[in-house]
Amino acid sequence: MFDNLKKKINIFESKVKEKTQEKASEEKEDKEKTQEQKQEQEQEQERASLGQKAKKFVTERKVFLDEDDVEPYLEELKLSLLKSDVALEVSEKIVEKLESNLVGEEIKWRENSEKYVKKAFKEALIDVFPSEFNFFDFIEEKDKPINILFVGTNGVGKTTTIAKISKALEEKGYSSVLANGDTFRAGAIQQLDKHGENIDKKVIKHEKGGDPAAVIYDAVEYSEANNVDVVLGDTAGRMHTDVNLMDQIKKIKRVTKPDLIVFVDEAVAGSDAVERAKEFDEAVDVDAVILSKIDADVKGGAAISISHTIEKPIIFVGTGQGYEDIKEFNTDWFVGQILE
Ligand SMILES: Nc1nc2c(ncn2[C@@H]2O[C@H](COP(=O)(O)OP(=O)(O)OP(=O)(O)O)[C@@H](O)[C@H]2O)c(=O)[nH]1
Ligand SMILES: [Mg+2]
Repeated sequence: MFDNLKKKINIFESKVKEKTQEKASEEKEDKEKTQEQKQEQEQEQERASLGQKAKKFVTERKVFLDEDDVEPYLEELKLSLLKSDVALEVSEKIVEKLESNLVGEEIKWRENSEKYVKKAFKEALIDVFPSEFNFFDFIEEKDKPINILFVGTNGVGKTTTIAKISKALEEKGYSSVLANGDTFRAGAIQQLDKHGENIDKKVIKHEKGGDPAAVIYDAVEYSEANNVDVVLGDTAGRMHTDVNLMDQIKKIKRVTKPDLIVFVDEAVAGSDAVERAKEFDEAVDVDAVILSKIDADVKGGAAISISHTIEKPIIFVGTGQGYEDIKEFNTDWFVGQILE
């Protein structure tokens, strides 16, 4: 996972480490020189005024990196991040934070330069993610039924994710129904039916070509009447550039008043992922993000950028095609996956 990004980060880390070592040995030479000079001076001083004490010489090797030391590596790193699909604004933020974490800090290179650079990087990455959102706390606290709408472009994993979340909710003791708001694509009804059958959940649906807002509205009414805790509303995949389909989800929002709107995108998405996240957010004011397919060999940039760009928390990541393959998002864990 994130191999590409990991490689680039490792290169940066080892370059900064080398630089630190180089500086440490330069400073050592300087100090040796100074020591010789100092001895001479001391002898002179002794001759001049006996008993006068020389200043204590500090032998412990500590290095302070300055801007000039790290700037070239930070520039290189910024380019590497961009090539890994990290958005420009996000790359800049990471690099700035890294710089402030590294420059002017005292590093005892022999002991901890490697650890130090890693820690600086970890902090810089963690800083990029908005604060966490606990999905199950939200479910616990909110009045039922809770209406959750899933939106995103084609094929990113919305329908599969809904089935996974329905199972996860069941494990926590909450009931849910699946609402088929994808009345657009041939085969969508059968697909959701199949998931419903596999995980033993009721599917609310209309005929193909029907009004998705009406389906989800029905699902909410059904849930009110039957004490179902959560409505998981699927929608058809749509390009963020398709004005009519974007208007359709605005209408779904207006009519069904979701409690939570989740933008699903795949971690394998390239640099345009940020653009579509922005468009969906502008259209319906997304509340949270789910990143699917982080098990695939991904560059990782989109994963880092989406959430930061629209300033919405990631709540889950999809880790495979099975119903159990979903994990609550945790920044420390996620950043660990990128760095370790
Ligand atoms: N490896 C992997 N595959 C996934 C994951 N989530 C979904 N998929 C696969 O991605 C493909 C598309 O999933 P769907 O759930 O149909 O995607 P969708 O967004 O509903 O697609 P549309 O309704 O056509 O827009 C399926 O083959 C899923 O099995 C994941 O976390 N990891
Ligand atoms: Mg679907």
